[in-house]
Amino acid sequence: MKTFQVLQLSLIFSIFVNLVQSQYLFPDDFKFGVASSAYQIEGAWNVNGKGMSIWDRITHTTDIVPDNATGDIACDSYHNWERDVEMVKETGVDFYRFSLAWTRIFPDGYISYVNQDGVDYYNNIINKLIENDIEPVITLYHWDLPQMFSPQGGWANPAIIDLFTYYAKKAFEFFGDRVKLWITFNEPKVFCQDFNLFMSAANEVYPSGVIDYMCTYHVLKAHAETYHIYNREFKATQKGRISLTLNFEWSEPGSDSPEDIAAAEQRRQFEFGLYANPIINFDYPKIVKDRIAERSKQQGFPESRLPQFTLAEKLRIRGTYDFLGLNHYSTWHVFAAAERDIAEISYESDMGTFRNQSNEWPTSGSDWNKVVPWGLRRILQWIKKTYRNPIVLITECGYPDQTGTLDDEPRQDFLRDYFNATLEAIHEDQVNVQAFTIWSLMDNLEWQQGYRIKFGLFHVDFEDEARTRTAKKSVAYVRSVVETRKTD
Ligand code: PNW
Repeated sequence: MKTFQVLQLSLIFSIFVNLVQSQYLFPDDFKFGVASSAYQIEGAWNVNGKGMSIWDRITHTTDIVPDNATGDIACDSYHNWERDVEMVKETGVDFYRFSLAWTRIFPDGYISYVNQDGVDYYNNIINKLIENDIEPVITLYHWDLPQMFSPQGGWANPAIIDLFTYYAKKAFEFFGDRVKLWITFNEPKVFCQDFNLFMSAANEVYPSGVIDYMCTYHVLKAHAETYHIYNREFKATQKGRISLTLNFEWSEPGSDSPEDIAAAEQRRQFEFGLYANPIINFDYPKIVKDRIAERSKQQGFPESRLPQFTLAEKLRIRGTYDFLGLNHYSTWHVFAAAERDIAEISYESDMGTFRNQSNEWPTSGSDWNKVVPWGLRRILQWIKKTYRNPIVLITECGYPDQTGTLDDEPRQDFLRDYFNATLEAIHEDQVNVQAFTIWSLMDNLEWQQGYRIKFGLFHVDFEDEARTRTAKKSVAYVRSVVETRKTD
C-alpha cells in the first residue's frame, strides 16, 4: 500500500474510534464524594451537652436569615446519622465530606472540658462510613465558631490561633486513626471578607478593610500551625493528608481590552490568591499587597491595613498543603472600574473592579449561581499555571433550586456539564484534579438563605418531624457516573 493510502486509512480509523468512544473517562483512581456541614444538617443545637456556636446565636438573635429559620433541628442528622450514611452509600461515591461542630466536642471551645457525647457521635459516623467502605473526610471548621470566642472578636483576635490548633490536635487524636483526609478551614474568604455577616450581632459593626484582613492573617497562621502539628506528630503514624478549602468563582475578563484582562486577574488574586499564594507560593500576591499598602498610605494609616508576615512566618506558611481543596459554584465577567473614593475603607474598594453575569448564561434556583461549566475548566487551568500544577480536590460543586423537586433534571444536567469540564481539564489540559465532591448530600440550612435554597441530592421533608429523606433523580445519575466512569 502507498503511504498516502495508509495515512488515509488511519485517519478514517481514528475518526471511527472517536465516534464510538466520543467521551473521556474518569481515571480509576479519581474519587467522587458528597458533602455537608455540621450547622447546616445536625440540629440538636443544645442537646446532650453541645455548646453554643456563633450560628446558634446569629439565628436566634438577628434577622439575617429569612422565615426565622434556624439550625436548631435542621435535618436532625444528630439523630438520623445512620440514614445519612445509607444515603451516601446509595450515591455510590467514595467519600463523605462532613464537618465537626467544635462546640459539640468542646462546648465552650476550650479543650479543658470534653463533651464525650460529641466524640461518640462523630466516632459512630466515622465507623459506620468505614464499615460501608466510604472514606470519611473531615472539615475542622465550617463557620460555626464557639460563641464563647465571639465577644473577643473571634478570628480578628490572635488568641484564636492557639485555641484552634488545640482543638485540631484533639480531633487528630480522637479520629485520626481512621480519618485520612483533613480540611482545616472551609472558605476563609467567605467568613473573613464577609466578617460582619459572620460575626453579626445587634449593635456591632466590624470595619471592613481592617478586621477582615486580621481574620485572613490569623486563619493563615492557624492553618499553617495545624498543618505542622499534623506533620510532626501524626502523619508518620496516621498517614493522612491535610490542607484547606478555598472558594473560587471564576473571573473572566469582560472584554479583550488589556484593562479588563488585568482587572480579572486582580480580582482572582484578591479573592483566591490572598489565601492560596502564601500557602503555595510565598507571601500575599504582590498586587494585593501593593494596592492595600498604597490605599492605606493615602488614607493616612501608618502601615498597610493588611497585616504583614515576617520572613519566618512566610516560610512557615509556605508549603502547608498536601493538596488544594477547591469549592466552585459560578462565573463572572470582570471589568476595570474607576478607583473608588479614597475615603472608602473596605475590602471591596481595595479589590476594585466591577463584575456582572451574562443574561445568556443559564440560571439556577439562586440568582448568581449561573451555570457556566467552562468557568470550572478555566479555574483548573489557571491553578495549574499559577501554582505549578498542585493536586486539586474539588471539595464542593453543586446546583441549587428552590423547589427541592425529586425530578431534578437541571441538577443532573449541571453535574454532567461540570463533570465534563473536569474531564476536559484532566485529559486535554493535564490538570492534576483527583476528586469531585457534590454539594450537597441533602437539602439543608443554606445559611442566610435559610431553607429556601436547596442543593441536595436527597430531598428532606422539613415539615415532618422525622425529617424523612428521599432520593432525587440525580442520585441514580451520580451512581452511574461513579460506576461507568463516564458522564452519559
Ligand atoms: C459554600 N461565593 O458557600 C459553603 O461552603 C456551603 O456551606 C454552602 O452551603 C454552599 O457553598 C452553597 O452556597 C459559598 O460567594 C458561599 O462565591 C458563597 C460563595 C461560594 C460558596
